Amino acid sequence: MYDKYKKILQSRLDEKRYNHSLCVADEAVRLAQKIGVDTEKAYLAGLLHDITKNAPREEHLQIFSQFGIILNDIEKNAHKLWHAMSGAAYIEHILGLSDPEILDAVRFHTTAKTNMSPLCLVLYLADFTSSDRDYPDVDVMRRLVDKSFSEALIYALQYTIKDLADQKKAIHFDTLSAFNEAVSMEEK
Ligand code: DGI
Ligand code: FE
Ligand code: FE
Repeated sequence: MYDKYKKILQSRLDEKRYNHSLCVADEAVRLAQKIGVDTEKAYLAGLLHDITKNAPREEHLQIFSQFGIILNDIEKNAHKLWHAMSGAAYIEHILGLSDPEILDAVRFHTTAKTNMSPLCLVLYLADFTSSDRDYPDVDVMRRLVDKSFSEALIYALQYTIKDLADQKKAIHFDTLSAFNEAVSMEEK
């Protein structure tokens, strides 16, 4: 399935990143089934989410300028955030995919945000728990995601925020807002 997209991904990504994309697609389907999200959309979002991850700086900048994407100061300095923005634009304007839910899920797969759609949440979590992932705490994340998406979301955001703070890296407003929303829901 999706051979056309897989060929494009293979030409754009290194082997490890291509394999990661396949693993996230599978994990996104597994998570989608748990909460009744469209599994086709979940697979496609997972498959394509890192499509510009290996793009050179010039290509990201070219995409931003061509499609009118303006970066704020945090985004300008955090190159790791670029592929979520350029990826969503690439999928929309170059691949011609118009599904707003898929575009939105890819756009926010790195930072998360408030009011995430179920598909957006599925992709965000699948990126943490896919079978290729190997980071300290991946076992905790995998256990949590099978227990409760809201607990897994809090844990993932906690992990990311702590990690960024330890490295003295700026934390994006979307990441912070997602965390604040997630913990305030838990208080209720
Ligand atoms: O593309 P992946 O490696 O599969 O995963 P990803 O898209 O979640 O990217 C993870 C990277 O993004 C990781 O190095 C941390 C960085 N990141 C995530 N949220 C923020 C961030 N970097 C900054 N500066 N600020 C954030 O809020
Ligand atoms: Fe990514
Ligand atoms: Fe990823």
